[in-house]
Amino acid sequence: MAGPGAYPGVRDGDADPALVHLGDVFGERFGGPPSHLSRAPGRVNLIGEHTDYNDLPVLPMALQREVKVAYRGRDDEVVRVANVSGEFAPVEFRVGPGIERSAPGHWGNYVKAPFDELARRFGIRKGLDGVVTSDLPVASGLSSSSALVNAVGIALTQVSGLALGPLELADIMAEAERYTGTRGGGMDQAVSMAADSGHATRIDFAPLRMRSIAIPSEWRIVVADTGVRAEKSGRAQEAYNARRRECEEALAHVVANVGLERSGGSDMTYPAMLDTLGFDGALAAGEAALDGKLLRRFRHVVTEARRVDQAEVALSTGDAEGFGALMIGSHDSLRDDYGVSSPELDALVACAREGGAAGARLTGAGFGGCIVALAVSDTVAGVLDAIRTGYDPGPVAGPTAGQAFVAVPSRGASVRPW
Ligand code: NG1
Repeated sequence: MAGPGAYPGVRDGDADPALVHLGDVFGERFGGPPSHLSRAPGRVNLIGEHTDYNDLPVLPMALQREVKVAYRGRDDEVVRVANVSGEFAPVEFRVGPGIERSAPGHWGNYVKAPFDELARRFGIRKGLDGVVTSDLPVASGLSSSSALVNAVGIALTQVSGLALGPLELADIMAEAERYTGTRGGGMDQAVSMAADSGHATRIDFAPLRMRSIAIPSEWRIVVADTGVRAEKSGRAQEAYNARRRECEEALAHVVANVGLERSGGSDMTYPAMLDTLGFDGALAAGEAALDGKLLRRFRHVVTEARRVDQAEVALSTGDAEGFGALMIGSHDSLRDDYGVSSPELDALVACAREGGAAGARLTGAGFGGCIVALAVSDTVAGVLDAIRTGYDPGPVAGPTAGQAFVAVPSRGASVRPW
């Protein structure tokens, strides 16, 4: 067995202890050093929640926290992937289409997902040995799952010699992640794959388009954890998938009610409907065609899409107050119309605002997980302090409750020789 530090990264003076440990675990498990390191960041979504799967825009940024995979290709079809965290048991399987799923909620499904997808699309039959490490909290709305899918996905493209552009690969990874049972949109895979450092990204869908917008140097993006996990492979999955079905149903009613089918066809998308009716026209058409839950879902989606457009302008012009007000509107809509907030998320948002944040909202799917708050350089200390001292997590929150950090807008996924 190799001693500690026997397989460090090749860069001179690379003293990152997490990487040294990763190399050691790889050497102990598989013998010898890995050949490459892939990495993919998590993300925090600034605004545009539950819009991506309706083909409407989002405005996230990639985080400094990420998933890393140390790996080496194999000459056969076997895949063996371990995790430095004892919480996640190793997985082993053979590459090919139709890979048998692990139990629902098992992390191995996020490893299998890109192999299954790339095998089906490109006939890939090449395995690898890999070890995963991550400093992203799990099931917290920061896309640890998509970061894992992306980091494994780019490792597999590298060992297989597949040359795919970042947008194409992001689209494929979004499809791949549906292997896990969540009918997610494509925001997380896109921003994790192709973000620019220092920037947020406006993403539009069908087809996927990305535009980087610089984050003003005095803005501080604060992320804080409720401590309540929102396992999208578990209890939140059905609630998430139900929202998606409700949005489809609501759109179909609106389209039928205003007679758009005759011109646009019954499979009209949200963007096409908004192009035809405009935001106010769409809201009026929703009021006329819908009531109860479907009206609330529809209203959230349409108003949130409008907030993304407005937030993009506020970001580009450095209008922190305006951006913050839109975040508050987003949170209220997610709580009241979309039904995805929780007492803990509401409490944490309130703390951030009391601490002087320009705005705050739940981020990601909701049902627990994290909030995002906007502060500027001279208010950030007060916001962090209010979160750390003022948040009373309640009985269901775990050890990460009240943990907060300032997010650094980071670059998308990459791969390099070990
Ligand atoms: P998180 O918070 O990572 O579970 C999910 C979806 C996104 C998006 C948001 C809600 C996946 C992988 N992610 O994010 O596509 O729909 O919810 O805006 O399904």
